[in-house]
Amino acid sequence: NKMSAGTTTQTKTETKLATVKLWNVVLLNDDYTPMDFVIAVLMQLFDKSEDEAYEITMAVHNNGKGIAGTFTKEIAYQKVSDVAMAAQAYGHPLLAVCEEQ
Ligand code: TYC
Repeated sequence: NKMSAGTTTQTKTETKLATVKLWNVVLLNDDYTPMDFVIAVLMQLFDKSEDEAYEITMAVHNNGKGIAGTFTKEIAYQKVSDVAMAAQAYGHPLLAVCEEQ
């Protein structure tokens, strides 16, 4: 803006968009949790089809870990807690963790 005495000021309006980071919920393999329990968890807590759940379960079993789902931070940590509650309720050592994508 043109001001008096030859000075100018500029007003910059920035419209900042939120940058939403995504977090993977990662299932970890163990030697004791039954395959069918992992498949049920993936279907019920992560909205996977039975075929998808089976594929992820076998991937975790064979590779040591695998992605159950991808969420915003708050939802991802809630899912980790949901898995821990279900595992505890049924006496299985199944563990999920969060990792930033
Ligand atoms: N390794 C387990 C078994 O042989 C199956 C399993 C799969 C456990 C995935 C945990 O996240 C897991 N019964």
